[in-house]
Amino acid sequence: MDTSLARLGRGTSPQQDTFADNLLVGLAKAPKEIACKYFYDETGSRLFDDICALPEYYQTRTETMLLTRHAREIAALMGEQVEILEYGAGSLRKVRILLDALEAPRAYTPVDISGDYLAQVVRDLAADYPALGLRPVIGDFTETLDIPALPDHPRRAGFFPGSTIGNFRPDAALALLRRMRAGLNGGGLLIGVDLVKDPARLHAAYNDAAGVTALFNKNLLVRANRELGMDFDPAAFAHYAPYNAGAQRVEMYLVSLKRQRVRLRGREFEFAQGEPVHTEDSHKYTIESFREMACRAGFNPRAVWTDEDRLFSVHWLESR
Ligand code: AVJ
Repeated sequence: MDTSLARLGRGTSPQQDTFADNLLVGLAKAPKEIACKYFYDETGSRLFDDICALPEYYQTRTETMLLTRHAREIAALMGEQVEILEYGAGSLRKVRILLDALEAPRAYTPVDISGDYLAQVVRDLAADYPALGLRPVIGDFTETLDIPALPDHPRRAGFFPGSTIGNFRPDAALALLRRMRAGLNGGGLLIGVDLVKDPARLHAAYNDAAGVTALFNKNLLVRANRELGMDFDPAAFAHYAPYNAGAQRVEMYLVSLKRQRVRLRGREFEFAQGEPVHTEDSHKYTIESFREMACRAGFNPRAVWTDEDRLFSVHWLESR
């Protein structure tokens, strides 16, 4: 199987140009912001894997448990000879649970923004599943959803685990679900969604004692320094991640600890002491509020699985 990486969407334009564009626009805004997709360079992807193993970060282990516990039922719902499309594939660990349970999966198409990281993890997966059709796509799934069908047009199933949907404002999340539905050619979507819960528990998950989430957040600055020759001092910014109960989301910021300036492409950006840079939102849903959104996106919500403590949910949505 040819597992060379296809690049869809932005064609050949290098990633750092888009990161630079995002910084030029985002740091000129009031309030300042950097898009969360830029967390995931190779270092950031690895830091995110470390977050997933933290004692406070219940999401990954709860979702993995749910996928494992219900793998046979999920496989039966997806059917035989299915092509799995995964959006924002990351470490490719969770899909193994599905691949092991599925009846003769036809192909696996992981889409991820971090090309170097994707190349490595795909190599490992190919070694473990030699018979699987593997079609890695370097791309931004917020832009690249029109993935060409395989010659024999197998039935598709979308896989969007990890509550990545939480990174989008509800209106953008709805639009993304609609576009995913359009790209699935009538197939269903298996999606993981983090649930509203005790704010203290949410707060702890984004403010871990070991400080890994802070490093993950500050990696944006480290990345800008390395890729774009900027002169951020990561120690002069604080990681700040409060839960906004009214908006049902964790908000993440880098707060400037002093008055400082940085330069990019001849432009100068000033940070006041105490000024925040917004870096991420992580929206939480109830099972009911998420199913309602899925309906509005053109899906029929079918099965939903959750754990005893209702920390996390996994939904099987059918196209309608
Ligand atoms: C990958 C978007 C689901 O929001 O929990 C983890 C990213 N940010 N810790 C999340 C993240 C800080 C994560 N998602």
